[in-house]
Amino acid sequence: MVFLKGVSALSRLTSRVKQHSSLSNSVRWLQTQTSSDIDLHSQLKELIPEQQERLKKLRAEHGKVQLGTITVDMVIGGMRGMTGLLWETSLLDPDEGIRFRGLSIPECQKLLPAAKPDGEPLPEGLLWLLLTGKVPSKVQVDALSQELRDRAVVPDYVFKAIDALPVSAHPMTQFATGVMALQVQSEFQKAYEKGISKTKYWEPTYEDALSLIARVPLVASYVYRRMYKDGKFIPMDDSLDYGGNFSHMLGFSSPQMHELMRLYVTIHSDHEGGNVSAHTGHLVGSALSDPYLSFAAALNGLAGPLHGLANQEVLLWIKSVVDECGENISKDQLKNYVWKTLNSGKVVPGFGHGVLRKTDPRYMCQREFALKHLPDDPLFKLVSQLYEVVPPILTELGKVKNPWPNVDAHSGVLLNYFGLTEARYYTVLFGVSRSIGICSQLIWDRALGLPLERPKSVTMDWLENYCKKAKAA
Ligand code: NMX
Ligand code: MLT
Repeated sequence: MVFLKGVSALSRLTSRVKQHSSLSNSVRWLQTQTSSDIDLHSQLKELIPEQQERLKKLRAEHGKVQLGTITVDMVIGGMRGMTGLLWETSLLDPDEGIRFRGLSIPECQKLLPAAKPDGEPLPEGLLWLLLTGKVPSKVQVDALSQELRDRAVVPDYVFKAIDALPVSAHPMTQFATGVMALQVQSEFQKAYEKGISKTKYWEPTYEDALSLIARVPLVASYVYRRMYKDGKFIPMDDSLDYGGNFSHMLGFSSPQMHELMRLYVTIHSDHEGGNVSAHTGHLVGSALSDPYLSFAAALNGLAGPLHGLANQEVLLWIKSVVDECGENISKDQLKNYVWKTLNSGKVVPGFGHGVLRKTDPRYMCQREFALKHLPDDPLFKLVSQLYEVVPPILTELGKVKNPWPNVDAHSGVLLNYFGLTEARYYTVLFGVSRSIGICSQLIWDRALGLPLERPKSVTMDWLENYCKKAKAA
């Protein structure tokens, strides 16, 4: 059924482009593109064979090339610094930060189509980029927006599954429950049960991935409205794009909040493959669990305070600073508060990173957004003060490898400013965004025929004996 919907969506999209052909900039575009170019699925179909060949050649020619040494520290220390995953959609440089298919965040802001002149990138454009490695035109992005709206249908039993939970349940629990209930519609599961050939796995994975991305904003906004707005739900607006619609369904209609949501969803979407949520999604997917099962698992990793839940922790922590010291806090008071947090055995949320060694560019672009839209907000000023105060203290601790702020240090004050004040909900927003990166890579995982993930584990006994033998040799 979903396949059929895709076909009818395609003909609608084609006619939309024909209608647009009277616009001068679209005419120029139409002269250089074939009609299949506005269909993401067709683009992927063209790209996949060449990428399969590329991987085959890489393996045949360089399969035995060593990428580094595995140390005991790495095995005990959460595999930090160990290269062990293939992840096509993005790559993280410790100093420079994330690049999506080779493009930095400022480059994405410049190159990806926006809803308005000089506006923030549309997340649909980022999805196109992650999947194809190509910067889409506005027409392509509009077509994808329409396709996602067409797919955004959530069965009633999903909402009923959420309703079975206490309204006080953590928003991430409610959200992940909703995603699990969406799994009932998995096209991959159906196709596998019918005996689909390996060579075609990517097709139903694509169907599930796109439908999942389209549907999670509805599930997420249902959770928000259920918890905080007396269950008064707001239907989707067919004239809005993905980020604008998500903001609208949550109940925020200001154009600035729509822009923030576009930026937010774009920058949180993907952070190479080793972070807990992406890695979990990839691992579970490697068992040929469908995208819904894989992404629900990823969400449970995102819900941990050292990972995605840190955005909730940051705003709660900032509010605790204000509660104790007021908004006009001096640098010394702030230093004392940071030390108090550290001395009580807690981390300073929003600072540090497993890979990054400089300020996260996702922090910087949110800071620029704040300087443009809310320069005088007291909580933004506090975040700016923390940028000065926290890194020297973490450096003084002597053990923190990266004292600089990460993405989560900034997002909460922006949302809070525009009225989304419920910090416990913040990780759900991160989750909606992360569906784009994880699902894009899942499509490529199946297209490239990546195998079951199954690294070797060892015991302390094994390590001790190995090291003794290595010393004696
Ligand atoms: N505050 C206090 N201590 C810290 C911090 C921090 N912000 N960051 C690292 N440390 C400690 C860390 O707990 C560890 O201590 P111990 O040896 O006593 O266990 C030590 O410094 C060395 O840790 P690192 O190697 O620097 O960091 P690691 O790669 O293990 O962990 C994080 C990375 C992100 C988990 C860690 O920096 C952290 O806990 N930060 C605060 C939570 C946070 O902001 N998480 C969000 C990350 C981004 N995201 O969205 O997922
Ligand atoms: C992420 O966006 O996933 C976080 O920054 C954590 C990470 O990359 O490890």
